[in-house]
Amino acid sequence: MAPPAGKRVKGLQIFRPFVYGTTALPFDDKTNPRPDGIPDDHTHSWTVFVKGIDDVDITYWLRRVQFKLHESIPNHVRMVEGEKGKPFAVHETGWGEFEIAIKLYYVPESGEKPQTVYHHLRLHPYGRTDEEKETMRLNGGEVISWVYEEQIFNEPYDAFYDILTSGAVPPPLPGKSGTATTTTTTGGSSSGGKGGGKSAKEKEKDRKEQQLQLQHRSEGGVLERSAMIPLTNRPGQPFSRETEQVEVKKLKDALVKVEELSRKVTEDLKRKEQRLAELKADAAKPVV
Ligand code: SLL
Repeated sequence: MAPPAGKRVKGLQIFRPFVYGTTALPFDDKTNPRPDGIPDDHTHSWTVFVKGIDDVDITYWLRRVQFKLHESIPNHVRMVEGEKGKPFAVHETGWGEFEIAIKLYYVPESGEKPQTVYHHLRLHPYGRTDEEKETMRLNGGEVISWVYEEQIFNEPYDAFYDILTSGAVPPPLPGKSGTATTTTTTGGSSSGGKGGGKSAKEKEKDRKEQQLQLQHRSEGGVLERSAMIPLTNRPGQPFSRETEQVEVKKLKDALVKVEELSRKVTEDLKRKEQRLAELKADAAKPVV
């Protein structure tokens, strides 16, 4: 594939958060009955997915995803085309865990080659204690194994840079809507009309959309086409600044413990060296 025309934006790196992983639920007559036609030895229904954090659209940078499942599964290589605002996902049933190869195909404007990440399908929670196992479960008993990841684009092409950043636009100031200053037009002649390509109705729609986004952010969510992550956790959305703070605190506490341990070991060593010196001095004394 020929690289996109145009220059790269030098010295710039843009990242976009996303989440991938698996969610599995055991068959159960009441809550998750085995559908007709599913073999008796299948114990779980499960999903493997790639999606935006907080479910924001990522199809503006990710075009399609290939999921390579275990060969025991019919038609085990699945290509999923992006649909705006929807996760890339494969739903299946089965009995065993295995490694899934998830190949990410970017939009052509990016000029990026596909990249593969690997993920283990979890049907059974694991951990040393029941408590640890419980952290892998969502309400309703789903076993989740989700990974937060950041896609980095180094020195993106100009056109791709525009695509990456053209969404998270703040709304026009009150009273200023409809003036040409807040709108950029792309291509086409604006035949004398103020504000160029977009009709008043379209502009109003854009503004409403942007305001909805800002409201979403004020509730802790993320803006479209941004590198934001949510401020707080919600059920089913564990990746947030809040989680980050908890992890930072855990690391700090661990560091304090390590330093304390290190101090004790150093003191003990000093004591032993001193004792050794005393013993050597004693040994050197002439025997009388
Ligand atoms: C294991 N190494 O032994 C793994 C292999 C394969 C899982 C797990 C088949 C589903 C189907 C299925 O669940 N394979 O027949 O559609 O645990």
